Amino acid sequence: MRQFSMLLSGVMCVAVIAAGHPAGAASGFDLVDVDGGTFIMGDAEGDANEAPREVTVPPFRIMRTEVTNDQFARFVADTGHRTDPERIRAGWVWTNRWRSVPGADWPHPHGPEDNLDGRGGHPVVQVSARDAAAFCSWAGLRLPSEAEWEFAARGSDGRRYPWGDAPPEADDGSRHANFGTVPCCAADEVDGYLKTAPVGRFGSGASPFGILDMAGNVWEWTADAFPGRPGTVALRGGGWGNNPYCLRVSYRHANPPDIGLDMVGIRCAADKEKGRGATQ
Ligand SMILES: [Ca+2]
Ligand SMILES: [Ca+2]
Repeated sequence: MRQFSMLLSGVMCVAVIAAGHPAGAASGFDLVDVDGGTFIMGDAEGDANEAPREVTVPPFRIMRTEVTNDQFARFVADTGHRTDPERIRAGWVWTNRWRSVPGADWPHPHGPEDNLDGRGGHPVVQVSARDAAAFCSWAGLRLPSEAEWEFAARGSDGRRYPWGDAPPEADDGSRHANFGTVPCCAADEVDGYLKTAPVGRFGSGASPFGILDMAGNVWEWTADAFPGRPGTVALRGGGWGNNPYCLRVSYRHANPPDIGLDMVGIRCAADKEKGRGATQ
């Protein structure tokens, strides 16, 4: 936890049914086929940990949208899973800085007085990396690697954001993503949403593969440890409280795997072969 505080206190930004799974447990997920390819991962103009390097990813599948509260509720009802924030009775809440708030958990994302009324289609938050991995496993899926995530977000043409190189706020005032203020790092509802938005709401922000909210709305856990920061896991994509710098497809962040935050959610992936039969 101390490490987490250190990491975030200075941040400038701030169905596939696998054999043996309960019937219906993983049905209804929209997975996008992504042909593998070779691309330049990273950004020469980004942080030091974004040094460009050539990476090849094999074909895989990935959820078109972030996992919703309704989907996570099905998982909990089916398995009785208890999340890490529920276990430790606290979750991290963003109010222009990170605070550990007692009683913040996935049914109460922003604090104990909060609830999910009207937010069944919003992304689940207050889930740790372990909770995210458990959800994906229940769904017969897995978390994406960082390389898979970045390739799904940008393809191979070197674009800065999922939709291209244009900044998230268009000249006409419309936005390609749900994010925060352009100067770091407050929530902002110019895009229509102060905090989370229903998944898939920003169609103009689709990646080359038609995958939605890869930039913004909520950060997404990956399967990978963060190089050079032992005990942490890499997250991608930026969220509702971040500025455009953190929405770049190459931006990387690291958190401990056992904490939940109200700006971090889940997107599952699958090996190509294992994903067959899941497309809606
Ligand atoms: Ca917003
Ligand atoms: Ca996202």
